[in-house]
Amino acid sequence: MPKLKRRAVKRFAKVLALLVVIGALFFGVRMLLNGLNIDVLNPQGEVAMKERNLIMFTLLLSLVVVVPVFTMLIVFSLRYNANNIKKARYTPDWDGSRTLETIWWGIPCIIILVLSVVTWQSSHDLDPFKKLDSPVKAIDVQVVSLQWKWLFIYPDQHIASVNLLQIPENTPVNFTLTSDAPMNSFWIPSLGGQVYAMSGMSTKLSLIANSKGDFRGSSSNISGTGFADMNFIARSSSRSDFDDWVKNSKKSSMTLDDVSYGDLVKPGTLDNPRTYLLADNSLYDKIVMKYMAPVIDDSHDSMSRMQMEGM
Ligand SMILES: [Cu+2]
Repeated sequence: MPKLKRRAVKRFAKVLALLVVIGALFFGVRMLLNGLNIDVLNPQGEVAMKERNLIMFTLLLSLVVVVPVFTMLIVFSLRYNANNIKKARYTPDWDGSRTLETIWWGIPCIIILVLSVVTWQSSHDLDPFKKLDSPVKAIDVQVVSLQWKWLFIYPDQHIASVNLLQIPENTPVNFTLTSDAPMNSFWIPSLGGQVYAMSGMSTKLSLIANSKGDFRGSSSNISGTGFADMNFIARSSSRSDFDDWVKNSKKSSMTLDDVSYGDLVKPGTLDNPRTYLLADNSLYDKIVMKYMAPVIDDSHDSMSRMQMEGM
């Protein structure tokens, strides 16, 4: 076989191998995404939808740089390798090109500019403290992370539940969050969010579910032995199902008072969700205040200042 033809065959084999690798990677990633069925990419509420769009937009924008760079990496290594002297032009005196400089400084600058505007806008738009716009009246839920359970207090309905968050669909939910345990992170991937729950502090988060269903809720902050089981069900149902659930919970044989809360707060996991009648509407505030007692002892002055600043 003549030398030239042999080289052409070799190059064809190289390109073919490359295409096979790219194809395998593409299908591998697709299968992985389908198999995992990632909640974040499959939003069930307005907030999660906005977050998903932001992730996808940022991803596509970064591909504007990533795809050409990796294409050039492959093309240059094939074209300018030592065995390919004939094709590659030798230009030892070349030391600059205004066009190329404009491209590789200009495009990243534009991307950073676009990203900063988008990030600024979405940071304000998706501010967890911001209440959602909706003609439907929001419901309030107070969330307390325990070791290793999630307690949900419904102050207006006078009920509480553990490891089950029942909400009506298409209704904004205003959460206030704290912890009576180590720091945890409240996260319902299908609905958005991920906000820290910390003892002695109260944070806020507004979410909405725009469809019915059971969604996975979890703590995304490792907090000890029972952390792996510290999951809850976020159940979005029709308004009438929600009202029925509230009615049934009020008939619960269990009442959440100081004694039963004392049991609940002990480290341990629960096999099944529970519902309680709420005895004390100020329970949430008491839990927050538990960690906010002023330190009067002078020797701990710096400590009390730190606590004040943390408020
Ligand atoms: Cu904090």
